[in-house]
Amino acid sequence: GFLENVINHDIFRRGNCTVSFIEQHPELFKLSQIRDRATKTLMYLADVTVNGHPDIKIADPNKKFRTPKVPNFDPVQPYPAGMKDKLTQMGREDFAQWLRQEKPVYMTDTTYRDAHQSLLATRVRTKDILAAAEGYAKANPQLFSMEVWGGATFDVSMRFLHECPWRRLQQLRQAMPNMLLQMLFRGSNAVGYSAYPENLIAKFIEKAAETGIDIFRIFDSLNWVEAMAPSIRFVREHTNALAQAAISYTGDISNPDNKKYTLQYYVDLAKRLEDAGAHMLAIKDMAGLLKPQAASTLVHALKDAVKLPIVLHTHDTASVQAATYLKAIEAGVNVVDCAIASLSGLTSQPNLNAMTAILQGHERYQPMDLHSLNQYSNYWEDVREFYYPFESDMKAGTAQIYENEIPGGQYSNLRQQADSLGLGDKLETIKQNYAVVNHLFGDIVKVTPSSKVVGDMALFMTSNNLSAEDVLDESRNLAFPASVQGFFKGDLGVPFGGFPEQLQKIVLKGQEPLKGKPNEHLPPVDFDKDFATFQLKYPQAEFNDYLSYHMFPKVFDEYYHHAQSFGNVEAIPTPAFFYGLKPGEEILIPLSKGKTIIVKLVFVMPPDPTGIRTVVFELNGYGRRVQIRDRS
Ligand code: BTN
Ligand code: 3PY
Ligand code: ZN
Repeated sequence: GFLENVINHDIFRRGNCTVSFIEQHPELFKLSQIRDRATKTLMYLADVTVNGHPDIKIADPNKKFRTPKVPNFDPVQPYPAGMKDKLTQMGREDFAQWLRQEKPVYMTDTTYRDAHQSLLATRVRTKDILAAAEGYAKANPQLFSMEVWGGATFDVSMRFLHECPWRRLQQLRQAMPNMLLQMLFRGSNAVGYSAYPENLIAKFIEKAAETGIDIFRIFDSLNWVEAMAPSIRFVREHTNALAQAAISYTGDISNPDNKKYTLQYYVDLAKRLEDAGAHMLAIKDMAGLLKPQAASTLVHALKDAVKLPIVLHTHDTASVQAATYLKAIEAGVNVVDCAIASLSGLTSQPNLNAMTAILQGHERYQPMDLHSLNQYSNYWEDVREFYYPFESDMKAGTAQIYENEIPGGQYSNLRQQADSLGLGDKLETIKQNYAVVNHLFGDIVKVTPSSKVVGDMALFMTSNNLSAEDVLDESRNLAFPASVQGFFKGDLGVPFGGFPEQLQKIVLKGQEPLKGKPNEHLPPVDFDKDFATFQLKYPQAEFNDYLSYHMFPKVFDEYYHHAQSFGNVEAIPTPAFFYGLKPGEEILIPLSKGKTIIVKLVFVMPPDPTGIRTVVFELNGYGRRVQIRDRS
């Protein structure tokens, strides 16, 4: 590549080239870098075309995609002032008070995080999000915030999409400078599934805010305030962002038989979170259990109990949660979480467009451009098709959710999990066992990661045909799943009301449970030393990558090596990324600003005797061959 660049360079060709020619023309290296990236991209496309994408189990060879149309926007038009500008202007304390007093109800848009986490197994790529982000920010400055990061998006983006989560956030920050960007943060578990040392939590929060987060929605999977308090404090002390503390809602406060998770339980939690320094309070109804009447009672009670603005988050798994929002709005809730129409409903959030429409004429209506929202919904409807292998086959809402209390994101993944364990025809039993396990565990809050523990146990019982009595029969000496052992050991903390003692004894088999907070026993990270060691192993990586590595060492390692072999794959259009190219198909790949390559697949040769196939492309009109092992 480099030599070719020299030979083809104008000056070189004119023959007036001196010994310092190469030194004076660093662009020669630049071109060879681009050429190198182009080659890696061809390797990726050749591999997916020959061997398929490892994440796609069943692809439909006849599937045709429409080209998603990004609604028109003016790239030179300045961004209209949005909530980000308001926060900067007022400062966070005044801003929170202003929001609490506001007459209109605001909306948080969850399309870029929870909606696709709950409908498409978190697989939506940065490219598809980013393409529509600038126009959306210009057309919808009335939105309260965009939920764009955290939850499962952090590890899934590296694990399955081979993307850098930090780069996604950085690019969204640039595309949406007027909007508040929000993330979901799992308290002591950060964006992971187990507790991390406190100084790592602090550093992560600091870097997330530096990269673009304005609102941290902080929760704990057992509603354990002590586990959330440090994160709230770190947001206050290390950033200018808002600490939005979330209460995870479970049970049903409108059922008088519910003696554990009562209205008083939630009111007490809210007060403790306010005392811990939260700027805002969220009701996180992860399973969509909050009924309309209950929402009215709860929102009224919380507004009386604390001075914070109140946000309501739900999942529409039962398909009636718009009614819950309406009741909450009438009770004075300040913000509700919705998703763009074509990525809303069922296990995702209620429909942003329809919610906007039904509020027109309501005294708390905040005017929105419904026509524009509908155009963006059309964009997402077409983009959604790219991800068809990740759809759950849920067709309608279910009222069974009130029995099994499975969170939306987990519910849509359960079928795939069951299939992968050979339990595909036992989905109903798994769901029933989920409720049995919850009862055995003493009726706990179920949200990542506690929901995963309950799910693992339900799968374990189902695959081994165990009843609740069997589980409680000590003489069976069962080999409980690792997550269940960790849970009873105290890895996630202590549930409200404590552990059921008998089962804890059986699971721990004589081991003593931990005392105190789950990360109390973890030694602090020595950043200087640890980062230096990390850089020796990953010379191209930066400090934020080190944070990714610390939370997901194996996932990061694979992500890093993928990038070494195939380059940055974010620029590849999604259909080609997942399904490769067909002979004659041509795509544009913007490798960097102003450097777009044109790739056409010409043909794929049959494998040679050693199993290698030659894949013939045209790259910017010139023939290029890539050799790839056929792993079939
Ligand atoms: C190759 O290696 O054959 C081509 C890769 C380089 C792409 C070139 S860089 C200059 C030109 N401008 C673009 O946007 N793409 C091509
Ligand atoms: C997550 O932690 O990813 C969640 O969405 C919990 O609801
Ligand atoms: Zn959610």
